[in-house]
Amino acid sequence: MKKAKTKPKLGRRAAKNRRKNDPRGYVPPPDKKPGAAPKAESPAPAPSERPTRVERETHEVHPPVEPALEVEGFRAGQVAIVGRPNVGKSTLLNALLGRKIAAATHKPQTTRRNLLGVLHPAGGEIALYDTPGYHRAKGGLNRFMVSESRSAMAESDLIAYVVEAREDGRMTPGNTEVVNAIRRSEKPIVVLVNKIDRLTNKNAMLTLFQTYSASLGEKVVAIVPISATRRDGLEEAVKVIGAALPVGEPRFDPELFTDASERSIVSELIREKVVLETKDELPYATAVSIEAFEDGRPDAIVRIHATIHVERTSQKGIIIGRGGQRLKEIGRRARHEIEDLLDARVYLELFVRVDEGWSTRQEDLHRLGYGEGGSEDGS
Ligand SMILES: Nc1nc2c(ncn2[C@@H]2O[C@H](COP(=O)(O)OP(=O)(O)OP(=O)(O)O)[C@@H](O)[C@H]2O)c(=O)[nH]1
Ligand SMILES: [Mg+2]
Repeated sequence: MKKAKTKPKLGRRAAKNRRKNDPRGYVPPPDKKPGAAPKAESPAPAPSERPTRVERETHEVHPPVEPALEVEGFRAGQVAIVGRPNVGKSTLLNALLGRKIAAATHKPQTTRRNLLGVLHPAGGEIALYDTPGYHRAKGGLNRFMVSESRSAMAESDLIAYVVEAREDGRMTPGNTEVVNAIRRSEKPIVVLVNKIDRLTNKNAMLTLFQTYSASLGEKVVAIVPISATRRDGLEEAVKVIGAALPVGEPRFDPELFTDASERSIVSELIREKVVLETKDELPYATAVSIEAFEDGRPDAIVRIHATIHVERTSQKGIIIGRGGQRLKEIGRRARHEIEDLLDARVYLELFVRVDEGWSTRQEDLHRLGYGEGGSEDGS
């Protein structure tokens, strides 16, 4: 698994300090705009200030999901979160950490690289790897993505197999391939049946249990219904995963929740906003590289210059939008989340560049961080 190439800086201290004195267990991050009125005193924000799509942008910091592990001996290990595209793996990682570090969108194949998130429950250490959705790869970027997923499985102690709760209780055809790959790995499996908030047929859960236990065999440790967006069932999921890990020693600094560099997470958050803002207008072949990251913390702002790479000139126009409005909106939404992540004020400048066929050319893939030994932020 990839090691961090720049010194990881993402500590848990900032989040802890924010919630230290809060009886609710979390506090929303402070509004960092100078002179902005506190939320409680501003009942009706001006329309231009109102978040346009509130469903994925609550900017709340939750405590990480770290229930004490009720087993003997300290448990430590790697967990590969695998499954078909779009089932909610990245949303789950973010929900478990209580922080946004992974890009998650309505579009399949959002995640392209493995991303580590570490939980430190009492009695254990759980190193979770979010992976790209398992799909039939034709080449180029897709091949890299599936190889990421496979290597995470190979190096894991346990597989957290995420599937969608379906009303008919069935397994989709695409899942057969994932099931075969998981079975071949011979690792213990915890099946997480996600999106249960959408289920209306209560009997579906029973059928889903039968379907997955029959197809995965005796390596299944547990099947846990969850909703990553509603944060339902997450404690139970962490408890069963933690208890099924081997007895071992902790490997990570308890203050850290990921080994990914801030730059790489920043580039992912920008890419996510490109996908969300362009909806279905743009094929998914965009990449983001960070050209400059001037860190003025703790006293001054962080200045970030990033490039959005597209494959065709027409795509450049789509991203920039009429009068540059769309690019501005991408920047505004990304900056908001980057400020939460870095706990600092951020100046974000975005460029759009046409790199024809980058997603199929080896050297471009490598340069943009999608190849063995490539940098994680495309720099
Ligand atoms: N209703 C509902 N939607 C969810 C839940 N979890 C995730 N989603 C939505 O499912 C979509 C896909 O989520 P992701 O987290 O990006 O899925 P993923 O498995 O990481 O996808 P890839 O990276 O493409 O493999 C997003 O629109 C999420 O908001 C859930 O518990 N309930
Ligand atoms: Mg994902």
